Amino acid sequence: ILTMCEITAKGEATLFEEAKQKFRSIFGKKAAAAASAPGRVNLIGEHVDYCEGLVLPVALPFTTIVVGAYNSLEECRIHTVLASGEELKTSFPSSSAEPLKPGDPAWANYVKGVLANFPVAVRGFDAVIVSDVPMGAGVSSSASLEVAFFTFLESLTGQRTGLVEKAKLCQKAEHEFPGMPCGIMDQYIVSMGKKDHALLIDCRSLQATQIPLQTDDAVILVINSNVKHQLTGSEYPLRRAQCQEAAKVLKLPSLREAHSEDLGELKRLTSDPDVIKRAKHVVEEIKRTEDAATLLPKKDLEEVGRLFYESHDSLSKLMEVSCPELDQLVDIMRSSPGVYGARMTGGGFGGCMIALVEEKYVEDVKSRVLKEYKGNPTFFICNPSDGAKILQII
Ligand code: GAF
Repeated sequence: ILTMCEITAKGEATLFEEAKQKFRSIFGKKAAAAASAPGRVNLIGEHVDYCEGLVLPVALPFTTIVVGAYNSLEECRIHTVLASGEELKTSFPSSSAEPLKPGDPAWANYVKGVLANFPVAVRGFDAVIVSDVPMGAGVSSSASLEVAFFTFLESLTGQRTGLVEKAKLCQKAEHEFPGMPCGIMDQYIVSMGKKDHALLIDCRSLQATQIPLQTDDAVILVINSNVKHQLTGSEYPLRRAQCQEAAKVLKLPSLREAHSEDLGELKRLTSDPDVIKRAKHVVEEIKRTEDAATLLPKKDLEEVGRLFYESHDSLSKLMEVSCPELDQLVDIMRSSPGVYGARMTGGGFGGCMIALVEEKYVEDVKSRVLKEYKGNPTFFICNPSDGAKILQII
């Protein structure tokens, strides 16, 4: 049973071959341009990027690959093969033919939004997208798709964009087309991840520092709860608005500028208990992230683990973005030998949990989850990987 619950990345080379072959069999010609971009997990710094806070994500070995070539039509024809094996296709006018608008099918809005925000108009092309990034798992299959597609357009057109600018344009695409008011974290790490490193991103200055991730005999075990409560769509924008409201009441540009003393002042100025709770989470989570980024290179895993648990409790009780399944998984971790700490990761309401676990205990931890968790979990070890890149077609 254990092996069936483990998911492994197919590897960029395998996916690239798959994409090229698919392109040839669908369009009857060779792909001329290609790019890849990974998924991500966030180690700590949750629900703070849209408050200009600090975040500490890593890029994953799961990737999205886009291959393609110009056609002689004023149309973009796109085929997608998902991690599940399901195939989807869509077509829409090229951005050199007419301005693009969001519409159906919903998944195509991710690529249309990127095309509409690409710095130059692009004539008609055909493309195949393949991905092994798990969907609905909170590991950023959306940012992976956006950034892979943007990088593919760079390869196709020869038009290059700086990495921070690329992340910002992909974030804008997600705001305007799928309509999700996300922060910058996902597009940033997917563009700039580095093998064996976590990235400390300052979402106010948009500067980042690579943090070497050598945890000796410990690993980051990712457990997918395999539940997705359909709340993110409505609850995420609400959290963002509540944080903005807290900053407004405090007369600050964002909660990044708030200190713990301001929380007392906030209680005096507003009677909305949710606004107070969200602000407390953000102020304390930013501090935890700063501390974790200092403790990780020192290999103080006990303390990092404690910060993980604190972060989870805060996300569950103050930010209210966890769910019973994620809470149960974290509770199982609390009583499992060899676990330093655990927390939900990503936007929440389902998706994944991460745990910092002594390597020799990983199999015991998995068995325990399989026995006690009420849902159907899947597992993988987080091996920090590189960010997006153009792939050479030979
Ligand atoms: C989602 C968003 F897209 C990110 O910007 C971030 O806010 C995250 O939720 C929570 O930390 O992944």
